[in-house]
Amino acid sequence: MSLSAKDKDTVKTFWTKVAPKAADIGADALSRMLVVYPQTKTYFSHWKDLSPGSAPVKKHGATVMSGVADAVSKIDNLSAGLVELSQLHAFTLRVDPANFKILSHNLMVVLSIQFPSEFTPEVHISIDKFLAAVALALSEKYR
Ligand code: HNI
Repeated sequence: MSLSAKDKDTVKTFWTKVAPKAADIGADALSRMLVVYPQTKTYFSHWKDLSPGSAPVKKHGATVMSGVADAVSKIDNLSAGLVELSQLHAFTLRVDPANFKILSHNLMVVLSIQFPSEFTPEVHISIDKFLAAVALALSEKYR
């Protein structure tokens, strides 16, 4: 399931609308993930406060979204582009790759709330494919 030229175009165009609100969107997506899928909290047990909108959740929401923005810029070669981030998640952080899908889902829920008219079914498909490709690239160093 590779990204077509049209998918890439759709993702890049949509991301220009997301970029100015990226930090807030990331914080909302992370907040939601930690509440709805509490098993994901194990990776962040070193934080003082994992509640929605807390300082570390906000900070890390912005960090994750800068990673996604970086992936948008490397959309033509995600596995090479995300090799270091993949190594970090696989060997240092030891994040189960199943969680990438969970975060992607939460991110799409937040995008649909924040961009009710722009997040059309067509955009939804391309973003879903893109986030799946990012998750695959991040999972590459696990084997
Ligand atoms: Ni993730 C750190 C990007 C999914 C757990 N993560 C980062 C950093 C980036 C990043 C960027 C900071 C790297 C650095 O310090 O050099 N993470 C991404 C992206 C995705 C993702 C782009 C998927 C789209 N990460 C996940 C998921 C989990 C996760 C699904 C666990 C549920 N990430 C972490 C943890 C850290 C982390 C844990 C370290 C955070 C800290 O504060 O210690």
